[in-house]
Amino acid sequence: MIDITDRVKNKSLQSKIVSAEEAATFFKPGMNVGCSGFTASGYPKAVPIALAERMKKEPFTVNIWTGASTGPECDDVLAQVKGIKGRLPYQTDALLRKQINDGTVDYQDIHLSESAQLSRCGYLGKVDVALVEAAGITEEGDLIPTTSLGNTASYVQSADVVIVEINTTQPMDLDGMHDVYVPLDPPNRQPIPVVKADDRVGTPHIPCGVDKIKYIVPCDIKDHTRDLAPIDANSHKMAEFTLHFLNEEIKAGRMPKNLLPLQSGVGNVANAVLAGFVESDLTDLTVYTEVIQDAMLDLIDAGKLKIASGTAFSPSPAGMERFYKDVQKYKKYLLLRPQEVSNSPEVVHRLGVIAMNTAIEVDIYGHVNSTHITGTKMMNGIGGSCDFARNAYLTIFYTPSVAKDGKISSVVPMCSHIDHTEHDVDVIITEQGIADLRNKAPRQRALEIINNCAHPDYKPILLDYYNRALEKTGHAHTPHILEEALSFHERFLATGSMKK
Ligand code: 0RQ
Repeated sequence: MIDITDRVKNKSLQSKIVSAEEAATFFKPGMNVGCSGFTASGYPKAVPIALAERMKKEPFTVNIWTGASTGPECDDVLAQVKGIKGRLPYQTDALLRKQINDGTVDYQDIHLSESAQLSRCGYLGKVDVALVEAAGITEEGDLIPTTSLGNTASYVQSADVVIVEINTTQPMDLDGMHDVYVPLDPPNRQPIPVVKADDRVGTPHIPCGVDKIKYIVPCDIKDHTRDLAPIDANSHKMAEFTLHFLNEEIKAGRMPKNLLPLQSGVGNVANAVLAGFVESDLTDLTVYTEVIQDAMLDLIDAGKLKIASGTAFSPSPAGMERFYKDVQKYKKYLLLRPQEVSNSPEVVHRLGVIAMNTAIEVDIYGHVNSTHITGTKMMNGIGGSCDFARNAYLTIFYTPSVAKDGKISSVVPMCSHIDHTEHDVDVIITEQGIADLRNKAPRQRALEIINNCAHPDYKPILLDYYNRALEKTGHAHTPHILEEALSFHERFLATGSMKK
């Protein structure tokens, strides 16, 4: 077994060090397991692998609650043995997605800012066990977090039993990069005192205490973060539109010269937009987001970033190596908080965040679908997109104008599922252009979106729909032909293309 005694500072806890297999014997059918982890960062690995091995011989299921998605050593290994019954609040694993969409897994797609509170207030049942990755355990029995905070502190607070994986691939230098603050619940909630992106309001470690810790398991498996795809032409264009738009906002006096704190989702477009900031003249940028990716390291190296606050540090494997080589330098600029704070509607609203997230489809009035394919099949989940979109100072959504080689228009008459309503969406950007929806009524928004954002192949049929809807409803506030509103999706399902 790997020696972790130097990372377990409290000597009385060292007798609790066991193998992953032994810790896996603790789990019982139907247990609610509150895991650390947010994206492929800071999630438990050795124990889920051992649990999956046990489930192969002795099939049973548990409910897995996390911060957001995890890496394959948690979600995928358990999905492989059909070991997950309930899952929340977000996920991105391909097999789990399949099981969510074939009735095997009951998935609850929950606002990331709200999931810890829902669990603490008892709406979800009890956290039977918190399964947490840590870099070390202090003399007091508190946990030194690793590359994410997510909902970990709240699950540890709620659970009677905590199993800790000490991950020796996570450097002890991470200590000090976290700010742990778990709000009180209503009616005793106080304002979260974050008024600037770099404010520290909590403690560096996760309060746990010696008594709750049942087992401590050594682990030497790295975070399974993903490589970033090279920036494609469409993403590059969307990044250019964004920078131009934000510079115009500065010129118009609607934003300070260093903008407002930036939030960006994950994926190709988000990466391209942030890479665009590295190339820009903008300086003294601040970031108040969930997931901190490679581009933040580039911004630090370019001397453009004051602070990036998030809940997970989730770069590519190369970005992780770069970070580990110089943790002391980078950690001055990076701050990880519980997702209840990183995504807090109160704080996002107070700071005036610029929210930049990706959509699956948008409709001609500016509603956004981030989650469902043709209205029924779950893709990933809303994640933190609603937390930010609803409360930001400026809310931008991105989507390429078409998907699946042009067979799908991402601009449709009516979204087949709506996660973000027209009331929350300020700007839509595709590779075709930018629709600024602010200060526009629905009929004006429709023309702005169709003319500026739709693909040329779909513009005529969208305009035709809109004009007929105007006529049919007598120029109603939001013109629709109800029996045709989902005709693009129906045509795709019937013919394999939304084209006529
Ligand atoms: O399919 O995987 O088969 O190629 O959807 O689309 O274009 O690769 O973009 O990886 O950025 O994902 C909205 C899903 C975009 C993501 C979504 C198909 C497309 C492709 C992926 P393939 P792309 P991305 C931060 C904030 C919600 C949560 C969120 C997401 C696949 O960004 O999950 O924002 N967002 N959280 O072909 C059918 C359409 C389609 C479509 C795209 N209209 N119809 N398929 N696709 N548009 C993260 C957290 O909160 C943790």
